Amino acid sequence: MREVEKRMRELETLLEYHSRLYYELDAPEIEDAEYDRLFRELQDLERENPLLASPTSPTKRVGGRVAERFEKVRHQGSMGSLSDVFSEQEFRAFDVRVREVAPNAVYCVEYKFDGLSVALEYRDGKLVRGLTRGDGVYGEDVTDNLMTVRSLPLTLRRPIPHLIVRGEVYMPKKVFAALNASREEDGEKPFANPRNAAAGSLRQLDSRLCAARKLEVFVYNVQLCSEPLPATHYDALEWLRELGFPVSPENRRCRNADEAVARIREIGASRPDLPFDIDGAVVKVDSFAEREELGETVSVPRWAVAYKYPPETAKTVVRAIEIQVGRTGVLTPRAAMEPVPLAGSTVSYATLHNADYIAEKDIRVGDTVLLHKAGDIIPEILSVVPSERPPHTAPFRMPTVCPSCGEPVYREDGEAATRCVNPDCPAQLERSVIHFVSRDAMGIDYLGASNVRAMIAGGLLKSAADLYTLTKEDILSLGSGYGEKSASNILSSIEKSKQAGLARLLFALGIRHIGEKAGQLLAAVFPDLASLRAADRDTLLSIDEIGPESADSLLRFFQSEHAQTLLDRLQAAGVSTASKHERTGDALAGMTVVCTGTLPTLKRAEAEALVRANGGNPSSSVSKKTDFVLAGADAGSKLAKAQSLGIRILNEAEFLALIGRSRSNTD
Ligand code: 0OX
Repeated sequence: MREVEKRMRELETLLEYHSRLYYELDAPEIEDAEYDRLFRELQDLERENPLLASPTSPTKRVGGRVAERFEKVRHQGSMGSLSDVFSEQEFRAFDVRVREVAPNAVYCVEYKFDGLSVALEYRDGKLVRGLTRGDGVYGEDVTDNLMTVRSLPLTLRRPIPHLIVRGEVYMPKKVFAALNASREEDGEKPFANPRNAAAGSLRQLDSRLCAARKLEVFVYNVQLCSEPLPATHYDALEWLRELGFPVSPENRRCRNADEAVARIREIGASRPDLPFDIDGAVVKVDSFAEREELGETVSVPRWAVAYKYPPETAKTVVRAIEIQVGRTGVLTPRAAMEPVPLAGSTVSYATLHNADYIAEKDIRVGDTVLLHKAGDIIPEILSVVPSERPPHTAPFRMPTVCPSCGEPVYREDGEAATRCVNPDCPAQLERSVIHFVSRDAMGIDYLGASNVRAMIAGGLLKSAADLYTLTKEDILSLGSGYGEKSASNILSSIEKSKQAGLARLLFALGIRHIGEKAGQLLAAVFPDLASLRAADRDTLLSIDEIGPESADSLLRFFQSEHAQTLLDRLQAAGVSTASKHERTGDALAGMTVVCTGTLPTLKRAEAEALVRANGGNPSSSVSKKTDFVLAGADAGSKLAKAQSLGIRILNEAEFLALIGRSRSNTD
């Protein structure tokens, strides 16, 4: 084996080992920076030696490939569902039916995870394919996305020749709450529950987006195995655990219906404290031999049943409808209610989303309402109890002026959100500065939300630009909690943030529709802020993935007096507005290039970055204006269209030669 190949295998093993320590055992042995260094070393070697790259390399965890669609694949083995019972009585009837065939049956009682069922196929101990359940017969191939699920092993501890397991992919409650909070902040529609959020994430065509959603998985069934299995399901699951799979530690053997009922109750009571959603308990006959005897009906086994817990609800009274103003100026109403215990916590507020939502349910101050927790976590009003409405109430109306600054608010046609557009609104200022300093934006580590609030309250901040003129005395003037040490930490992290670069600056500015990814795309095209500010609509639209909403939003932002003052002040304070991507050549100056299909060594984003670095414009659709198409394997309709229009088609080697790079020198 060549040295480089040895090093690649070594890095894979090392990264898998450290990633397991970090994610599963919560006991890292090396610093994050050291992990990142090893990760980048492997990424670089894979780019330089694509033929040696392992398909299950840990670098797949961060995603990268962008699919055009998901392939439909037939399942091997049954992906059937379970029959449901809704009461202990119904469960006992199931037990009687089981005992007619298997009088001494033992049960395995498990959580019923509320996520998406997937089938995971391993060959020689390597994950080769992951399918969604789909209709139970055909599933969709979402392997690239599943590889980003950190708890899923890409390599098993033993190279079993062929193994297919079934499990549930889910979004932890905390991840769900944070995701929805940021979606609401951006005026995007929140997901109804963690299950929908997980489904939306698994269906992302760009696996990097799925990686960002932090999904998790538990496995709960062996679908197919080339080796003999233990005689019982419980032991088969323990065997899966030894192979490295995440198996629920809460599976229990129960000898009879009474023990099973006790466990079902126990699980039910623990639901509010679990970090993920479950919608029931699954009771399965443990012995494979007894399962065989019990058999199946049309598509559900006779040896298992799902016990579904009733959704918890509570009644309370709406005391007031309050309005909060978010970073982007969106006015979000929420109901302040008589505190009421619900699913493990005391609930006092429920989001009311927007004016349409309130009108649809006709929620009024004074109403008695029925509450539940969406996805077991977010309090939500299900309905109003009409018979308990007090006399003389009026339908709710959104305010016509911002409750924070008193300026008029607007609602655009076709939009659910009502917005305050006053750039100096104090409520927006607080949210926008908190966003500006946050880790993925300017990354001013020492300034958290509470410091920002204190500085606004102390009159030190009226704009994010004021951060860069803060003095030590200013910070010390905030009083207790702000000493010499914290002042110098804050000032040095502000100083450091000046070098964050254009991509992060654009994200930090909190421009509508310009998120982290758009910031990166724009910074890859424009060398600095000045050239971006000078760009017209057509130029912006010619950038792949910048659509009319983002382009118009940018133009509106740059035209506003507020933005001009802010940007001029940031620049004057020494905040770098240069993109970190350098222009390396002019070989493609002015050319429009379409990249399609899977290239042998370059990811699509890398190819597009090379196009930009050489003065060209990557585009997503082939037209007469296209100068050439860079095509890889499975290029599909774009290649066909290019051929029909007589447009030049290059393969990766030809493309690299054109921009003066050889295959072995791609970075
Ligand atoms: C779950 C879950 C779903 C597989 C074999 C027969 C029924 N959502 O957590 N399904 C099954 O079992 C299926 N077990 C579970 N724990």
